Amino acid sequence: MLSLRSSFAPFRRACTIRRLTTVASDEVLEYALSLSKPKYTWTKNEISSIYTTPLMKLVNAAQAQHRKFHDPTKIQLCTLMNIKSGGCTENCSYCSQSSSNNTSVKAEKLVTIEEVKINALEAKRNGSTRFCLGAAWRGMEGRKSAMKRISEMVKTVNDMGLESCVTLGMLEDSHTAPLEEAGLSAYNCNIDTSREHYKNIVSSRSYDDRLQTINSIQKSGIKVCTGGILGLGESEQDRVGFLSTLSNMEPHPESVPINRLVPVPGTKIVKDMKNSKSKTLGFDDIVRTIATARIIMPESMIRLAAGRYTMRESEQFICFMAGCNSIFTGKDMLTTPCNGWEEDKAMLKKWGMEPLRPFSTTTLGQ
Ligand code: SAM
Ligand code: DTB
Ligand code: SF4
Repeated sequence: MLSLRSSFAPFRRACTIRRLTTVASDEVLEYALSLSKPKYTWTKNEISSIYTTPLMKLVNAAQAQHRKFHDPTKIQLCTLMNIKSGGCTENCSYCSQSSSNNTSVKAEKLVTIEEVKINALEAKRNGSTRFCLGAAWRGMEGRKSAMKRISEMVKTVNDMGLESCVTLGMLEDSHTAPLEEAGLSAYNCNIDTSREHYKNIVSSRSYDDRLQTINSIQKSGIKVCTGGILGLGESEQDRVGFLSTLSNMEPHPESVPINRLVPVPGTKIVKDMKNSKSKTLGFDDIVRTIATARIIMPESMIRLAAGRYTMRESEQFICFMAGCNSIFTGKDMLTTPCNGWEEDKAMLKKWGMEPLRPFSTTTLGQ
């Protein structure tokens, strides 16, 4: 077990983002594990120091942090529904639903409240406790009647005793009030990667546009769900930058989805990657990102999101060991596959974990 030492000064002297001494790395890790509440001022050097810790030690530390802040036997089950598929005007290079990409996903209309009711009921019967509605929109500007219907959908989900989450693209301050009134639990708006790498991935909006939406949600009573995608051709420094943006939010995001890129045929990123020399994402990079997120954002729910279906059960187990405590489960993600409820319930049982109850938290002492 790592010993806890309070002196942190030598780390500041010894460490630079590229060259980290083992001693400095040990000290920052010990410092992180000694905290009894979240810290919002992590530097990139500190995060990099944790991220580059030898993997066995990093996972052990993340597990220690996880057990200090959460009941490690509880996993949150979330289910997604695509309420407005395809035809999105943003040019996110990874997305099957962008009209800039040439994929098989067709543009459809916003679904009815009845359809949401049927899907949410199925999710509830299968043990999911959070129901997330996703729309392929740039944002909510000029969508007054859609906002009305979505608010009704949120109330419908809440009335079933489920937590509600929506992801509708960009929001202004004025858009949060109807969602808050409807009783929305959380809003998902991902920052996806580092500020530096973002412009290589999306050019129809900026990193600051995303942060502005997150800021509007933070000012409301709605919880923030924000995370990103691993495998966008990012460097290790980009993953550190991504974690830096998240961990400097105050409060930390309530939930942090970690998606592994699903390479959808016809998307720009798939074409770009064929010609790219960037290192492909290793499973160890995913584990490092999760473990570092757990250590520096100890109270957040860390959710294994898109691309989980590509992982072996043993790999998912390592992600839980590294501090994941939430998954998307059910028939599908938005347009890509998801691991089904039966498979997931059997997996959790096998590993000695169980689904979290609705509106409860895995956080100890709350
Ligand atoms: N339009 C809204 C938005 O962008 O916020 C909501 C829907 S969007 C599909 C939700 C998130 O899914 C994106 O922010 C991105 O992080 C993730 N995502 C989309 N396509 C993906 C892919 N092919 N692989 C992994 N994650 C993906
Ligand atoms: C998140 O980070 N992942 C979910 C949820 N938030 C909305 C969406 C993943 C979508 C993956 C690609 C697809 O299925 O189209
Ligand atoms: Fe549109 Fe969201 Fe897909 Fe980007 S990620 S193209 S905003 S649906």
